Amino acid sequence: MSGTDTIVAADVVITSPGRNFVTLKITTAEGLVGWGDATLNGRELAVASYLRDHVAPLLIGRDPARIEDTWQYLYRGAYWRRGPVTMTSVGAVDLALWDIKGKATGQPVYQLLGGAVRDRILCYTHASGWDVPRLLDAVDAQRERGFRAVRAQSGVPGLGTVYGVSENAPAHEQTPGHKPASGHEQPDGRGPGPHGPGPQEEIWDTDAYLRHAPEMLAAVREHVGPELKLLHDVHHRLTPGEAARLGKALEAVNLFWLEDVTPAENQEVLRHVRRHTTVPLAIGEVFNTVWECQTLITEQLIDFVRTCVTHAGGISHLRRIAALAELWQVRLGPHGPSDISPVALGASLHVGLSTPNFAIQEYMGYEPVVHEVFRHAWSYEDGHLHPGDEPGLGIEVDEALAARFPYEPAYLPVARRRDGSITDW
Ligand code: CS2
Ligand code: MG
Repeated sequence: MSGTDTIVAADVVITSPGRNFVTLKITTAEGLVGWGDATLNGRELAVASYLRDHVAPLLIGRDPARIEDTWQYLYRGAYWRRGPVTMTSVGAVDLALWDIKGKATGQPVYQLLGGAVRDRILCYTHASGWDVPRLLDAVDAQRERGFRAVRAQSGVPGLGTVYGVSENAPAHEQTPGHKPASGHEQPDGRGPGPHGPGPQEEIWDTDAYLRHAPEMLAAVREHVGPELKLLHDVHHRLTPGEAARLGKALEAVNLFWLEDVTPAENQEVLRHVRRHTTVPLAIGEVFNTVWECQTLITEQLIDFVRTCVTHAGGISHLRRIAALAELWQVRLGPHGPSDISPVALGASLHVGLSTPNFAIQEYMGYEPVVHEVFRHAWSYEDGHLHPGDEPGLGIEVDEALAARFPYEPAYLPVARRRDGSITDW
């Protein structure tokens, strides 16, 4: 790149091919186009506005080659730092600029990050079932697709819907308004919240979950044998004491990781969990900066950091988190659900191929139409992903097709305890 190109446009594309995605498109005077994912599930339009109203005007006329300077300008220059909306916006710009740098130099982004340190990236996918036999069927189906690592979630006896369990559409976790499979209505008839259209409300019972989870995961381990990597996500729902007890109860299951045992806003509580169990812990999908990872990494309170390439400020910032984590032998296992777009997944894979302490990538997959809107060079084969060798991120967005799927308001579900109070989810 000559260093003389300039950004002439920064446009936000919102599309909902089954679920909402927000995408940033940066165009340069030399005609290069860079794509960045800006999707923040359930709060999509806040990021779209942040980009359109506050960031796009600042990008016009800037040198697209100056990725780090633009990152610093948007992060430090805004005064109001951090937070998911800001950092997703910064991340989208960062991804688009790396994409442009790759296209300008004719190199896939992973080459610009130092080149491949591995041949392919191990990934894990999701399997869920309303009860254990159905979960085992779902796990088997994913093994047949070649997956070597599977996250197992199941319904809990006595509860209706449980977040993370969706048998009919494996590429989707529940979205609001999504009706549970017949026979799994909430026992007390709760549906959407009391104030009109809004999030689906679910009942949560920690004691019932804690009675069920060890049995459920032991059954999966017995069914699959010792080799399959098994993961489980607690979705932030436990107290430190409960988390420690669950960790101990799961030690014989030999999990690859137990995820988000507590909300982790108060990171000191993880010391208690760590003292009582050796179960590997993964945390960080809701973190946005290296600062939120600092205590967990430097005190070695986690084994895997889950920060996402979009929500944590892009490729540039995820690499900083990886570098800090490497010092403490903490590995990366980035967030990659179907609510981040194939643009973000591709970006994460470029980091994954070039980062020594990258352990595993979450990969739920997408509905077929999503692959048509976001055409990508990355590919899945035999339990592994590869970013491909196209210049840049290797993504092209079909804008005409995207325009056929207008935004649809959507929320993540909300969980209440049996007494009606809101629980962490
Ligand atoms: C989940 C996510 O993939 C995961 O580990 O925790 O599905 C998360 O709940 C959603 O991305 C929220 O948008
Ligand atoms: Mg999770």
